[in-house]
Amino acid sequence: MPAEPEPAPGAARLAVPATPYAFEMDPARTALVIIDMQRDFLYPGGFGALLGNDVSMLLKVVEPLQAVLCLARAAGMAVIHTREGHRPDLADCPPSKLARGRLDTPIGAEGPNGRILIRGEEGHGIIEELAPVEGEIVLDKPGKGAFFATDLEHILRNAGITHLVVTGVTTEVCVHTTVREANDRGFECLVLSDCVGSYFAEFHEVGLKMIAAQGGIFGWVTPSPEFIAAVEPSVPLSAVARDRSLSS
Ligand code: C5J
Repeated sequence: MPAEPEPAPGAARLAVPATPYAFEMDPARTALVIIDMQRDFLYPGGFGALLGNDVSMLLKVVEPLQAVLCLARAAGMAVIHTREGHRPDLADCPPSKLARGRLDTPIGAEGPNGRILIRGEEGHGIIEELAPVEGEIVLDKPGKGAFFATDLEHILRNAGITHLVVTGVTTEVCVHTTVREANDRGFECLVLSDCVGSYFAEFHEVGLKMIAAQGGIFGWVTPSPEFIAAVEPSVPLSAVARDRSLSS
């Protein structure tokens, strides 16, 4: 595995209080990864709802995640938004995924927000509150993990990114899979507990515990106020104010 690059001259090494111990990061080498904050998972009529889930469970993530996104932009961190979905011809959707759940309205079928989990459809889009801005990466992924069948690893290595702050939905599915994939590739991952969400409170709690257990077997976990308090002092006040006004 390649050694971690030397910190850039003058690089800020911040310590974010976390479980199981402080997460040390340099914002210039850290990306905020926002997993699948798509209408298909958060709004009625989408894929999540068709699977029988209470989608309102995920909405509580939006507000804290907006604050983190705003700070990450002001701190000049790389921002990567992922979207789970498929080509309109479904050529990249395994038959097993298509058949799973025996849904009356399966992936690719017409739903209230367009074809379910299909790229370019309204339901596939990222919710307005967290809309990507110019310069941010939007990564389409056919699977649960953001590294599977995507160029994410190349993008991160080319940008010198070594650390990920992971947010989005759902805690025990796409967030967990992505953190495990990232961990095996040598990336250090901090998961923000209030910025990830699940349709199942129990899976959310246990999913977070699994990440940080055994000395941080897959990574670190902390609530977003700890992350914000650690990063905010390194950001010029004017940048925070500008970003807040842009996001409101
Ligand atoms: C799921 C996801 N749960 N983004 N996708 O199917 O977690």
